[in-house]
Amino acid sequence: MNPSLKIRVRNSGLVRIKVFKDLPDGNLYIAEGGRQIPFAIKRLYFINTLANPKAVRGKHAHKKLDQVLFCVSGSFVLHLDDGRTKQRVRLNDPSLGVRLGPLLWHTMTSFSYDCVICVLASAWFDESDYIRDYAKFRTAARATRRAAPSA
Ligand code: T46
Repeated sequence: MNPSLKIRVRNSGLVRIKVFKDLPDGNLYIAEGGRQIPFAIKRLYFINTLANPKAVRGKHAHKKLDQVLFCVSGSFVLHLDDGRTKQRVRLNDPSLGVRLGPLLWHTMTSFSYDCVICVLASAWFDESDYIRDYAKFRTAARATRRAAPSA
């Protein structure tokens, strides 16, 4: 991922974490809640064994959940859509995460065989926080833009 990349969609942004480069004995990456991660971390989950290169994950938005997503191994393409602006980002650098704030439709594709995705989340799992219907997401995003046009 290009570190000078600008994220243009709402409720997102790049999150850079600390790295101690110790090669050939490994690299150490550190993310702290309330510091580099802009919320207190309540949940961590990760996705691996992405054996199907045609796999498509995500295809939803969250109503309130805030998350930061890292590609800790390999690469994949993250498609972001705030209801008005769409952006495609290839993640391949464990030290650069992407914030997935509320009302941001996100889809993940083009996984490398060794891809591992790690996500830090602001809340425990709650299926009622998901919007899995794109038309409903567009309606919710439009209503939020009307309430806070410049945010
Ligand atoms: C997200 C993207 C980036 C749980 O029971 N607990 C959990 O903490 C999670 C994350 C998922 N689940 C269940 C819910 C579904 O029945 O696991 C099943 C698969 O989840 P989903 O299809 O939402 O997985 P992804 O990879 O499409 O999306 C995941 C997260 O769910 C989501 O919040 O933003 O990664």
